[in-house]
Amino acid sequence: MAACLLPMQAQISYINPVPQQVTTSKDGCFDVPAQWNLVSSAPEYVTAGLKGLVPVSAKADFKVVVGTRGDKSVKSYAKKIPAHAEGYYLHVDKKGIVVAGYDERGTLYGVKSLEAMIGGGQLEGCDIADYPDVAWRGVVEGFYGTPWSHEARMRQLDFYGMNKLNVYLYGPKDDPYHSVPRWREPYPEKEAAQLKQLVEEAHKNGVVFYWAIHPGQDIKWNTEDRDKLMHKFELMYQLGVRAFAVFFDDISGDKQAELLNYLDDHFVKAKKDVAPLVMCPTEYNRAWSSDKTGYLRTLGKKLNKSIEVMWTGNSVVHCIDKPSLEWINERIERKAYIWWNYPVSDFVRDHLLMGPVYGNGLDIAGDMSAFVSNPMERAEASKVALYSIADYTWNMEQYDSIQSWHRSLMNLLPRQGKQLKVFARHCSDLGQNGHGFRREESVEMMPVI
Ligand code: 14T
Repeated sequence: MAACLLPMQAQISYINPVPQQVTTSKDGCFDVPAQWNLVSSAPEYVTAGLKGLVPVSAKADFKVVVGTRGDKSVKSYAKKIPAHAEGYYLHVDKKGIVVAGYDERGTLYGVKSLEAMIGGGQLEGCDIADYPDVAWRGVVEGFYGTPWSHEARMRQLDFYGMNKLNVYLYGPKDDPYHSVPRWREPYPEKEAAQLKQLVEEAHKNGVVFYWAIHPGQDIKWNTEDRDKLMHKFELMYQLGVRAFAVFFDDISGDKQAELLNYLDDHFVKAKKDVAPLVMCPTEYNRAWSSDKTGYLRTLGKKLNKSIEVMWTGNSVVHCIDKPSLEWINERIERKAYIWWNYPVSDFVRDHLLMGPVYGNGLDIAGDMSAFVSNPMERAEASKVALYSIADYTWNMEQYDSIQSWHRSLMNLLPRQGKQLKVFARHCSDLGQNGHGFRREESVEMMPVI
């Protein structure tokens, strides 16, 4: 690819999400060396992707140093590393490359940015200081309909790694072992083996794999069902799962806080290596909540502060802004864990949602604990939106929905990106739907129509 015929920023534009700070140097664009000397103090999985791109030789002049803050190898760059979780410093010049992460995931993300640059065909002299705006960014497979296939999920996890999304919540409504009728039962052998493989693939991509349970439709609020839930978590723990969620959406029930605190105290905290518990409340959006029942305020007060509370916004399908976050955060006494119902299409099944991602506030990074997207049953087509959601949640102030959408389409189909754009610009809107959520579509054609 003749990247250097393009303007200076062209090469950097292969990096998604848009990095926080980029300075390009007078070295400009130059060829990727035929071989390089890779000196890494990071775990094997961090550099695995790099190794396939350029042959490694200890004799090569061109040196690539990869390490994490505290490692001897990157000691002299310590001051350049942004002091942010998942941050990294990337330096490229004609003599060599340095990738120095603030933590292990930061180092992985520095490597991912380098991989993206090489994918563009050339290297470019630069200094990049980068880190995410939102701590948890990702996907909740939470739609009704045919769950994603195992192969589709494997590709998704790889895609999340490349785009620096760090969380995937497994919660397809139509997996009988996630919800009714079999949430109490172990997965059959084949499915169990596949879930184990997903957990491993997630880890390789810096993604925390959350396994969610949706027990509410028939749960009995007694110790027997509580222990069955604990047992199912234990079975999932044995498969490698180290992060759990409980979804109480689209069901009713009280005593939720009590049950969740029990799970938190006797499972999550007792294990010591399990990520914070995530819950989806029954009243998970403002339209469905009532200050009379006091449900949200009760959760806010009673739930252990370490438990995350999901929220879809002012209604089931809604964009998120500052006032709406202030409203919910005050009630739940913590920062909302945003479950964004886009590009999910389970309520408009004959539509594909492949248009630009827009409408969420660009000033809300500090008001939420996470931002996860509920995608379409169509895993590959969902990547159009997920690419931009990765961009938006990483670097909100610089987020440009149209530019991000263009890059997304070119990234998904590098050789047919233009054709894909023609298709996607006419596959954006949901059409009339019960949630009243619409997107712009066929914008250029509208005046003629
Ligand atoms: F958990 C929630 F945050 C949530 O959004 N739950 C479901 C979700 O699984 C589904 O994909 C999404 C979009 O259809 O909406 C929620 O499900 C609903 C929403 C409704 F308004 C199910 C029935 C409804 F009437």
